[in-house]
Amino acid sequence: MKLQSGHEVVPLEGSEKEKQLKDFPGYAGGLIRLMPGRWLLTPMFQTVADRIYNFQHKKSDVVVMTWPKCGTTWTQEIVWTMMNSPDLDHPDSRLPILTRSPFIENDTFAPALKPGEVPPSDDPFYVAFKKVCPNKDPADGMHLQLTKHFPDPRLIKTHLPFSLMSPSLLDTCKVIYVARNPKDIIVSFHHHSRLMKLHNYVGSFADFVQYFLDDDLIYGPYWLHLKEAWERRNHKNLHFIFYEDLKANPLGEIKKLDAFLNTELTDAQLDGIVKYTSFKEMRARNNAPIFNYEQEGVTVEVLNDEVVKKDGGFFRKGESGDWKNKFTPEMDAKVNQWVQKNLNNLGLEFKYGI
Ligand code: PPS
Repeated sequence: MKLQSGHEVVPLEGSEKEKQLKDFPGYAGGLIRLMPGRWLLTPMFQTVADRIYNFQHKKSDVVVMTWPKCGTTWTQEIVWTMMNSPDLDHPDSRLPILTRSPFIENDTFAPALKPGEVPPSDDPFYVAFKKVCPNKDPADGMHLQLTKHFPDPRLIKTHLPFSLMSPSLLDTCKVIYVARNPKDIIVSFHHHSRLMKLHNYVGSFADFVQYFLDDDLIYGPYWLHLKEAWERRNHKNLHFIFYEDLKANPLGEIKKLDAFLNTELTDAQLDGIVKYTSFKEMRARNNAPIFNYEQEGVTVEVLNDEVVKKDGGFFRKGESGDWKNKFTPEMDAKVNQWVQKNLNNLGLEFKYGI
């Protein structure tokens, strides 16, 4: 199958598929690669790929684009608050972030619905969907339609690279790209992949490092994702953020966002947003992108409980450099070699080191 983005869909087969399934039992529905790029996604992506590629973005849209675990949620919470609740008084501010800032390709991770079938009435995404587009069929891509019909200005999340999004994206609207030290991404993504039942990673940490280096984790190559954005960094509609900079100087970075977004916030508002979006406060509010939820009095377990108890939930540590507590010298050497080969060629510098 060929997508309108020009990518060929190649389902994972044979030993590669078996290995993925053994280590990630959550991928029982299989995986696909998109060539060129080796982007790794679920087969459900095929149902939304062309509509995402042809998505009608608006001038007022703001897209937060990142590879997984780079600080998407943090950036979404900052930007949503800047755009909608600079005085921290918006009544919706406690709703889960993905119901305020839709995740355009989230249907690729959602259970498939038959036409006319509806999700459980308590599913927070379905609650948001019914409010935003009450007459639409959720089986036709609930998250994509939620994104399409969301009131302006839309703040859209994606982990897709530029090459799978609308080719006119940057010429139409603003994009914020967040990058993070790959070693911290590995640690954070390893936790996430164990935490979430939809991945359910059961392999070792060492194997997970290797999956990352081989571009075999869901979404595919981090370096290529970053390269596609880095090449566009001088476009007036692209704003680049490093997680490490946001951590080291949140006020400075939020001021840059204020200028990029033309939100013209006061110093008191900016200070308030820094505090409100600190790791401590976001963890305490816990309106994470993923959560267990109640359905007719029964808890739907999206998260692995033992992982939550032992290693924490979505808001794990929120630090730069935690990889030092997890990596062996051998892993460190391997990743350094990978950085040398892939990231150094981009002319991109992680100023706090890797
Ligand atoms: S996801 O699931 O891919 O969308 O995850 P993403 O939001 O991109 O990244 C999750 C990591 O960001 C940390 N986080 C924060 N760090 C600092 N400050 C704030 N406010 C904050 N909010 C989330 C989150 O804890 C994950 O990183 P780790 O290193 O695992 O703690």
